[in-house]
Amino acid sequence: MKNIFSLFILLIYYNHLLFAQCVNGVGPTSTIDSNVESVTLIGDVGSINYVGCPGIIGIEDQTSLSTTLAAGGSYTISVQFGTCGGNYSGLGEVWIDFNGNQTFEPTESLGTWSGIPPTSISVFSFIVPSTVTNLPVKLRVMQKEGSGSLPLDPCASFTWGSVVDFTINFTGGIDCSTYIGNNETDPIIVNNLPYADNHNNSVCYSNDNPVYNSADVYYLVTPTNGTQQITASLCGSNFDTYISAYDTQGNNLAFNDDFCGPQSEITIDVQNLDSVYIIVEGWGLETGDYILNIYENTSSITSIIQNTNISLHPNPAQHSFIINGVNDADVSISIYNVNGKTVKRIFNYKGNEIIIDSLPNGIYFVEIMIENIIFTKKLIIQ
Ligand SMILES: [Ca+2]
Ligand SMILES: [Ca+2]
Ligand SMILES: [Ca+2]
Ligand SMILES: [Ca+2]
Repeated sequence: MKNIFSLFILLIYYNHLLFAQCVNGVGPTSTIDSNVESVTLIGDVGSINYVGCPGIIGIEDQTSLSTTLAAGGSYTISVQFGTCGGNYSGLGEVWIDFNGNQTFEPTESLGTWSGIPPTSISVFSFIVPSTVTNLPVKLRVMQKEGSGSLPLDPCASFTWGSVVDFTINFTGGIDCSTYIGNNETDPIIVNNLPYADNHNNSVCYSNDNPVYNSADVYYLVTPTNGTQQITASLCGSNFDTYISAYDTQGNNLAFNDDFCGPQSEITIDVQNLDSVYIIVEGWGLETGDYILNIYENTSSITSIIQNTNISLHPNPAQHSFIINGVNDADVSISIYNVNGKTVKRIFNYKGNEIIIDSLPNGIYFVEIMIENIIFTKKLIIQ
């Protein structure tokens, strides 16, 4: 699990970059003056009846206050933008993270306010999307004193004002308990090839493989004895996909972004593997309907594989290495670090020494492409 672990570190890093303001320093740095004075939301089960003041620095965590809304239902939320002290002009906004991705998108805004307290209560009407899942999400109410423009940044930090978070539960939405394959502990099991799955990763799936922050779906493929190569293809899918494969130790075996247009396909050497994780996700944040086909690769290229004993020498390597067993074919080489970043590329490789002096010590993956078949070998530089 070593590499998956390092990818988790990467995930934290990427999330930090994307939501940096939401991780650190959201909300006011002062407790005085402008503040949300009240929030009222009457749902189907329970209601939120919040009274503000005194002010709180940062995010005021009121997530113990919750109400339950029905998918597709119409509701109103009443907010008194106001003050715990003096009256100063400011701006306000309310969001519900309807799609549960821990981000308040502009489309998830319920309404905005601007004025100088005291002003009348703001009443925002909204309809819960029918596509919500039956999982709790956050409601955020923000008031920011001073000048600026609407809409507000839901991760903004400022001197005076308030940011209050509540919990919203949904009923009648999509039941995620029936969805499997979200991560490597709960993969979709594939025991027979060929295998085909028409699937959708836009609801109920979260980001577990952090190559991209898109939601991902895990398959665990156990080929029958004697299978030499399998191909996993997303060709024909409806969005810009990315596919990768790992062994059960967490070592990356192969990955591909664009093979058939923006869709992805990999071929993996499985002769020495009991089972293989295939992970489907989108480029960037893309999700949608996809078609996954996994089949035993029995193309004529197989003869090359049978006759070729590809190896890296020396491995571990210090200054350079060569790839044995590839001399007669059209070969291109890509070397990736454990974060999946390309650090070296060689086209038309003819068995010569590959200099690696400039690469830091560590684990790398050498992707060897021979006439569209990809082999991945682990290289240690020390
Ligand atoms: Ca959201
Ligand atoms: Ca996932
Ligand atoms: Ca992902
Ligand atoms: Ca792609």
